Amino acid sequence: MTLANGSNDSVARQAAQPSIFDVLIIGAGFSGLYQLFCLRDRLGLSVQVLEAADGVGGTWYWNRYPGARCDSESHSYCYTFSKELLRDWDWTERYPAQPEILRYLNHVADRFDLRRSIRFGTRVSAAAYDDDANLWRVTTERGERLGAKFLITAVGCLSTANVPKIPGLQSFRGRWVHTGEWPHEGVDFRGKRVGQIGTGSTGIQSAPVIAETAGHLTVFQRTANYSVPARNAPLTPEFKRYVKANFSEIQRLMDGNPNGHPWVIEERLVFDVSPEEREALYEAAWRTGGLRFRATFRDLVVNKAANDTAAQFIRDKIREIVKDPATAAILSDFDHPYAAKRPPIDTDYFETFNRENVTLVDLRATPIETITPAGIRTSNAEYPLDIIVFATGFDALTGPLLRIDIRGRDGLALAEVWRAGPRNYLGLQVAGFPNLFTITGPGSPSVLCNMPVAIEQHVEWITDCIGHMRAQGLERIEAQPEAMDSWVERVNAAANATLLPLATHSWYLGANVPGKPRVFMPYAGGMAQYRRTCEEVAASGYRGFALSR
Ligand code: NA7
Repeated sequence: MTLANGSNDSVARQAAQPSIFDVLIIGAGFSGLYQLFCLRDRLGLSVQVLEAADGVGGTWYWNRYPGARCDSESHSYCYTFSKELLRDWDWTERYPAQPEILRYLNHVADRFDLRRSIRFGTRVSAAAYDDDANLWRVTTERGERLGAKFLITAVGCLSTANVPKIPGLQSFRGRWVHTGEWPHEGVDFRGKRVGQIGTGSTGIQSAPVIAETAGHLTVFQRTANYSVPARNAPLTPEFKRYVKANFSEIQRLMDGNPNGHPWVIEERLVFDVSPEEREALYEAAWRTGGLRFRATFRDLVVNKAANDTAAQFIRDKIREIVKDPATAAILSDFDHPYAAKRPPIDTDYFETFNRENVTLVDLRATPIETITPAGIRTSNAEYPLDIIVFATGFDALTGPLLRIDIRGRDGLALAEVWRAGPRNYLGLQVAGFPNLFTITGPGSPSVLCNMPVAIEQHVEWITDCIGHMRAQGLERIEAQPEAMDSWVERVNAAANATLLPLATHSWYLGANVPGKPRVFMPYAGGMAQYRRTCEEVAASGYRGFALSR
């Protein structure tokens, strides 16, 4: 072990461990934990996980903001690889809150004895492929150096906080926080003047909870966002029993749903039914709540006229709920189709604007000009604040990978290959970067899918691939440039067959980060289709990859 800057203690601890492994995994969230289990305990490889945080959990370790909760229903937001785990774990609510998901992932880490293979507090800064040794050489921020034949990134899609560069932030005399890097001790909003920038899924979850204790909450909205009630509630004993008794049926539903959710998307089209019937169906879906709303009709995300009917329904609901017509108009002034950006679900979001202590500011009409020592100044007014909450999202998908200096064959930088947007094969491998796998990388369904479903599929595919290589005595696998080119075309075509690219400011397109290339990043062709393609590629002897000894 070579260490540049370690304490004596850490030098002694790490000297006892080998520095060369079969596999290095970056990240100990949902992906990294399962990948570790598969490679260490199923294939018997030497595996080391490197994790920046002091605990497992990834996204759920960092996102501790008020109201943080998963939008997938709990009975489908879990690993399915272990029947015993499924049998023993009980979720308490329809949508699990952050502390419960973190407890679950800690339970998994303990149950499968994963911690002994994870080095916490270790952020990877660089990884370079050494062609002669067929080894990935990894450097951490503390200067530790490790090596492995395979490098697997399990860094998550939404783990690089995006704090917009608003002039004057450094001068702010109050406190500011980003939802994705929330202080573990929490933030006390009692009696405080709070400004929240951002009304994505996160802001829509946090605003109602912050408003409960804040002296005053000012929500700064740039783009009006759709939201459907989540209808969160404790799970009944009957439902819990139903899930345990019927999990294979639930899994069948998840496997058949393009987004990995446990329900069927209706076959009917919006204009197959009368306006009255349509209204009644939307009303029923609104009462049921959650992302199921999108499954009311088959053509909601592919036909603009069909989508307009859902948009109008939600607009009417907002106008019904929010008492002040001017506020309701700002909240419902949509400029993109429903679900073309990630559709939030909420608990009393729109109702929050009926509170005396909540104000909405329309940034389209009056943009933020600067942050002052006292608060936020828009083109129209200055808002004095004690705390600013940035619910401003992430440098999604590529951000977590590109903040590591990843270099493939001959020093080729991933940042260079992806200068005009991410390019890879199946979202799993990049030509010029042998033996590097990117779990839920751009170009795979990832964020368009219930994440654990996408993660399990990737982890199992990678495990089978490495198992196959070992059985055949193969040492290297590398995506072929032509395969990469045609996959990029397929990712683009899949997106263009939907309404998703019409939300020109979405993070799916990288549009939320100034200077980031505008390329639709996730694969929108559906999880089932993607899974079939990956299976066919493996069955054909890994078509599109070069495998060598
Ligand atoms: P999102 O969905 O990227 O939302 C970020 C919000 O912050 C959104 O309303 C943005 O407005 C707003 N934003 C970003 N930058 C600015 C600036 N500079 N000024 C004003 N407003 C800004 O992130 P979330 O954390 O809510 O959700 C991310 C995913 O996590 C979510 O989709 C789930 O998959 C889980 P914009 O719409 O860009 O105008």
